[in-house]
Amino acid sequence: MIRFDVLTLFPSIFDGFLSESILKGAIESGKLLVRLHNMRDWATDKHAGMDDRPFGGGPGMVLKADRVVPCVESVRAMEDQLGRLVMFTPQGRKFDQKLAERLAVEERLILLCGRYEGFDERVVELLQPDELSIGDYVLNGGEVAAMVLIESVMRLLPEVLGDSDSNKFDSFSSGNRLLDCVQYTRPREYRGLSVPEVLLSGNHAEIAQWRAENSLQRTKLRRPDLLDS
Ligand code: 6GU
Repeated sequence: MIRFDVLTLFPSIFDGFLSESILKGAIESGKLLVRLHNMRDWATDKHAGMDDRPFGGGPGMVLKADRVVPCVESVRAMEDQLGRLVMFTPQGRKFDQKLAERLAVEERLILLCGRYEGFDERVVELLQPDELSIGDYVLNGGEVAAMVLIESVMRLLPEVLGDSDSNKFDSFSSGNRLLDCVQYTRPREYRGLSVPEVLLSGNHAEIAQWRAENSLQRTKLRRPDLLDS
C-alpha cells in the first residue's frame, strides 16, 4: 500500500483519472490510496487569496509561502509517516523511469502542484521538496505531472498489473534501455500489408531473435541517446 497526498488548487482535475480502469481497480483493492487536498481550504481569510504579485515586478502571480507551507505541514501531520515531499515545477529534475522505481518503494508521497508563475522560493527553502519536472515543455500547472507520477509509480507496485511480469521488460525499466519492438495482431493481411512471416512461424527462438533485432534497430534510429548510457 502506498499513500499519495495531492495538494492542488484544482482537485477535480483528478476525478476521471482516479475513477477509471487500472487505477480504479488498484484503489478499490487497497493497493494505493490517493487523498486530494484543496490548498484553498487552508486559506484562513478566503478573500486574501493563495497567490500574489511577484516582488520586483513581472507577469503572473506567485503562490504565497504563508498559504502553502501551513497547508503542507498540516497534510503531513495527518499520518505518523511524514512521507517524501515532491514539488512539480518546470525547473525541477527530470522525472524518469528510474526515479519512478525509487519512488515505488516509498510508503507515502506528498505531491505539491503549482500553478501560475510558481511558488515563493521560501516554500522550497523551508520544506526542501524534491523538485520534479516531467519534460521540457510548459504546462499550466503541476496536476498533469502529478498524474504522470502516480500512474508510472502505481504500475510498479506488486500485483497491480494483472500479469505481474508485464512491466519488467517495459522500455526504460532497469535492465532494459531499448524501445519495444513492433507488434501485430489479426488479420494477417490488411489493405495489402502483411505481418512479417517470422511472427507466424511458431519458431520461438527465431521470433525472439527477430524481436531483439527490431528493438535494437528502432532504438538506434529513434532514440540513439538511450544506447549511449
Ligand atoms: Cl512539473 N509543471 C509545469 N508547470 N510545467 C511542466 C512541468 C511541471 N513539467 C514539465 N513542464
